Amino acid sequence: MAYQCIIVETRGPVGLVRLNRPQALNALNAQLMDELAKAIDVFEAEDAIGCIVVTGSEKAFAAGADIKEMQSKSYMDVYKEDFITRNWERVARCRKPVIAAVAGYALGGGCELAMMCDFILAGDNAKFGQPEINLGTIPGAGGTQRLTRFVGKSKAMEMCLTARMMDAEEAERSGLVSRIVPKDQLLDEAIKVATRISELSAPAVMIAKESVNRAYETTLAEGVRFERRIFHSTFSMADQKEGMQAFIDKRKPQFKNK
Ligand code: DAK
Repeated sequence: MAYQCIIVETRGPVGLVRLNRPQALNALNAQLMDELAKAIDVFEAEDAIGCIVVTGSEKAFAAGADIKEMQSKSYMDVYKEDFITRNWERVARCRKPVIAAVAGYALGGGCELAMMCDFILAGDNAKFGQPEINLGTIPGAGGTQRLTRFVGKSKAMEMCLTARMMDAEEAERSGLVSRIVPKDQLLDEAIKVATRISELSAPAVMIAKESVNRAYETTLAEGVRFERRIFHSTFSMADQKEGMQAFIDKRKPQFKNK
């Protein structure tokens, strides 16, 4: 597929998607989201890809859903076409790990897209926000829900009610991002981390991801039970035998992804 709103590359075992609508600060229109979903489909199906990185430019990860595209839509339009919902959750449903490398603005849908990824590496100029209230609307792709789970009610509420942006330092302090990286090193660092993940046992990585995500969706007791069962299941894997044997032999494991 020829992409027009994103640039898709591979870097060894890493699938890289760059959001690429510089004239609109990577505003997320329907075409971009369709293309992103397609790129995720392709990388997820490709055995040689172990991890995916989604990034934008140094100025903007994405400044939100495309306001010019949605401004004139009626309630019936957005309801009947299930407005952008059909392709927005694709990243969150990806079973392989997805890292958001965020420099510059991650606003509205941009912040929501970053939060759908498994973790966020932030450039030191990153700015996160849910400014939809300025437009007379509210977040529509999980902003009021995921942001609250990341940073707690007080900060999420202030951001959603006032459109205040969070800088990279505050985002790290609040648990929204895993780490801050100088913006000119952000992509290299994201590729490095993604490559490291790709060298591990792919099923173990998928299982770990599934188990962490379960923490968002269940009680602690149920989550711990789920973790125990899925931990037990890793003992059926050749990679668990190899990983532990390699430790005992003081050598690097040779994972076979099974
Ligand atoms: N949409 C469309 N165009 C945008 C845009 C956006 N979100 N953000 C920026 N642009 C465009 C600007 O219109 C401008 O275009 P021209 O005027 O040059 O043609 C160009 O990008 C450069 O922007 P600025 O001139 O404004 O640049 P500045 O550096 O001065 O300001 C800024 C940067 C990021 C502070 C500013 O552009 C800004 O405030 N942008 C809007 C941020 C915003 O309000 N974002 C939230 C959008 S609402 C859903 C899924 C998602 C959503 C809803 C539902 N479902 C699954 C149901 C999400 C909704 C949203 O994200």
